[in-house]
Amino acid sequence: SLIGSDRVRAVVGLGATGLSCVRFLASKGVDFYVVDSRENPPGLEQAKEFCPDDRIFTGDLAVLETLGVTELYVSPGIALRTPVLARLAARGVLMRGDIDLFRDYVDAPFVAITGSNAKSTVTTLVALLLQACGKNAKAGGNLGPPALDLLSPNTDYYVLELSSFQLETTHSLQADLACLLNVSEDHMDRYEDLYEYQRVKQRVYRGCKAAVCNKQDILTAPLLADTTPVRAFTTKSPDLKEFGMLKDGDGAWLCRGVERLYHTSQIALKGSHNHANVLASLAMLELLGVDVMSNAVGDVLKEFGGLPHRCETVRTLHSVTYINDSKGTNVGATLAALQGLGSVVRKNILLIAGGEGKGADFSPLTKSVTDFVRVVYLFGKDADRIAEVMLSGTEVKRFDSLDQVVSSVSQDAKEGEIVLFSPACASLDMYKSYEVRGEHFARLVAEL
Ligand code: UMA
Ligand code: ADP
Repeated sequence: SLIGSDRVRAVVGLGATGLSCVRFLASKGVDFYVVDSRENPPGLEQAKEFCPDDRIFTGDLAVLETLGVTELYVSPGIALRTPVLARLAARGVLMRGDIDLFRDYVDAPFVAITGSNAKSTVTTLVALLLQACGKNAKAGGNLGPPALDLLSPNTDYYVLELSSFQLETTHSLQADLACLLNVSEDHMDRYEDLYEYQRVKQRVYRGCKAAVCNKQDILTAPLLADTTPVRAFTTKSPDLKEFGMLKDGDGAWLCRGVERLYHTSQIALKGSHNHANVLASLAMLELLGVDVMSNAVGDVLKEFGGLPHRCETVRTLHSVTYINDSKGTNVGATLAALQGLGSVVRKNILLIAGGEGKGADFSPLTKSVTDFVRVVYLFGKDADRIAEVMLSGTEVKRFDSLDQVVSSVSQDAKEGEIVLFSPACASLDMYKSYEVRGEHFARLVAEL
């Protein structure tokens, strides 16, 4: 609770999250400081509407050590190992986040979804499915809008996408339903190793009432009391009570145990990674007590073809398919795209990759590139690091800009091939965001 006059709070960071905390704390009538390391953070003007000028400090976080703070709401973009924060934490200052505040105030059931990949797709799909079933469901969190901005009366369900950064500052989530979709390397510039990152991801399960995990990814397995209902999903044939797939000629059935639910031809999302996403969503619906075979559910699955920048077909030109997967910002996402779209019969993919690698190990790409990719086109900061993991038989071309890449790839592509823009890297070395990067790709392709 926010009661207690001995508590001295500060919101750290004035981006989308910081502003949502500022608005929320102000609406509860409590005092707080605001601090941002940047001279002129994006939310500064708006923050002034909710907080007196003399309580806002920009340009350096060091001021926090002079304010006598007891409790911080730290934005996800700031690492807890930032020296000032680490020193304050060692002195017993609480490092909290917006999701902790959300948790304190939410008065309707909420679903928490995390994973290295597919969070946004699954969060969006679960909310769409609940809405189609007549529920007032609101989606947000890392997906945006920030969780605190979602809070409103008459909501039946909140569906939150949570990042590892948000989970770091969340102490007791107690979600009504928690899901960890998959764990593969990401953000290695902020974590010691995969296991520290996994431990953070596992916090999504803390105190949850029900859980969904990925049977094909042991790192998602929850440690929960036997009495907590858990459903697993898999793209292989499922055991009883699991959600999985049974092959059927050209396609396959999505199943619950032996019960056939939907044929892949009835599902707009394509690729086995996306079928996993649908299965995870259906498992969650079941735990929420929704009939997974209702017409409303079937209609949404037939309609929802995915979010922009996630394996999105942007053009077919001279029988070459151009796919924008700019949201493929880590190795796991690019692997899923290669495996979902690749053909073993004939290497049919021209892969464009590169950008800010966030300290990742690219070697897991080697096998799938060897199996499915005819030529690799690299650009951006960590192009050389990706080139290093390619086998000598793989043709690799290097460029300084995406413009040059698209021009070259369009000359190389043969009928029936796929040009896949899935960078396996963040965009921040050359672009403002993955969206801007994806739009640039789509524009270059449109101009061909
Ligand atoms: N920053 C400073 N000094 C500060 C505070 C922030 O330099 O004092 C910098 C950070 O290093 C970062 C940038 O400002 O580069 C933004 O950080 P932030 O914490 O203010 O970010 P918000 O605007 O609050 O946005 C965050 C999420 N961003 C991050 O976690 C980096 C948004 O997810 C999210 O939509 C939003 O909260 C609402 O919940 C974006 C994201 O990239 C899409 N998330 C990462 C991902 O998906 O991989 C985790
Ligand atoms: P997130 O919010 O976790 O980043 P998105 O739904 O935005 O997830 O998808 C991010 C990337 O992951 C995209 O490149 C997408 O094609 C890829 N992806 C989607 N589903 C999966 C999956 N089940 N496993 C691995 N990668 C996936």
